[in-house]
Amino acid sequence: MDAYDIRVLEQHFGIPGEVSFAEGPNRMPVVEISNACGMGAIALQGAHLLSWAPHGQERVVWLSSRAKFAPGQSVRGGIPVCWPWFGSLPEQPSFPAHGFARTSPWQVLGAESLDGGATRLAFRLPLEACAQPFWPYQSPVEIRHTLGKALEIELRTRNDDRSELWLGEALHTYFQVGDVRRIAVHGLEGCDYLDKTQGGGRKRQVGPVTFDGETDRIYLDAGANCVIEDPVLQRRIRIEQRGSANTVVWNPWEAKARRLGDMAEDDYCHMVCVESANAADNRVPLRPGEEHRLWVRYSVESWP
Ligand code: TA6
Repeated sequence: MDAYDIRVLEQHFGIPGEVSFAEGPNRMPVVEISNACGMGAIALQGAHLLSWAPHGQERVVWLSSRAKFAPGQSVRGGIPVCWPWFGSLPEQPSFPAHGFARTSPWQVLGAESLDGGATRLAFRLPLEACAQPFWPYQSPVEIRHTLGKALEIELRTRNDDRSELWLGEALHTYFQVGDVRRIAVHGLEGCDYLDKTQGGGRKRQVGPVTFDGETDRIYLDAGANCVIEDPVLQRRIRIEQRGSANTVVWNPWEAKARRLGDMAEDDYCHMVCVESANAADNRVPLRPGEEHRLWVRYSVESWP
């Protein structure tokens, strides 16, 4: 089966009225999901969720209007899958930032319509096609997205190799907010973090996270649930996470957003990344035969 031909994919995995395959921007194959709970889209490159909006809600996941959708390049916004490392790889700084999974084509494993109106998609990354020369391990990786009243994602990595491997990863989620200068992120109070805007210095979070400039923090031993309070969109986004030792919070602010080249003028005001990760000293040791699962659940409620 041609794993990337949208006609073939439609025949094998399409669900009439619920799951369809199409050419997205720049002819990038995408899966479009529409069900009783809401709508979404996932690009096959990176198994990258591009959009999710429960019915009656503004989109929850932000996507840049200037995203490039170029083959082999990361897409600005959505939920990039950082794997099998986060950030730059200390021992190989020339390797691609955030790993190679987000810029490689994934294969569809399945699509199913669930009770309660949700839809589940499963993808795998054909390592044989993309891991060399970056990753000399047999380590199958799959991801499952369940789009319903909430959005659940599970990233599974198994070590089928004979040697231990150290796994870095993140679901690098861009959330849509009304105005980043007016939101607060709760759940990280009292956690230590590495402040990447200050050379990675270690600090402690006092109170909720608020934003008045470039923010780039890796919270340590902070896999607790978080909540984004958004007074402009009058909603709270709940972030439940399991299997993540870190929460990463990022907003590039005005100057860096301009330098990135794939964000419009005031885009930085309308997004915040709250990422579930295993990064820095919290990479996950996987012995042969072991499996690690990183799981998140995003839900939205009106607030205040
Ligand atoms: O998660 C925060 C971060 O590591 C920032 O340092 C910034 O680099 C961001 O990821 C985006 O990275 P990207 O490679 O997608 O431009």
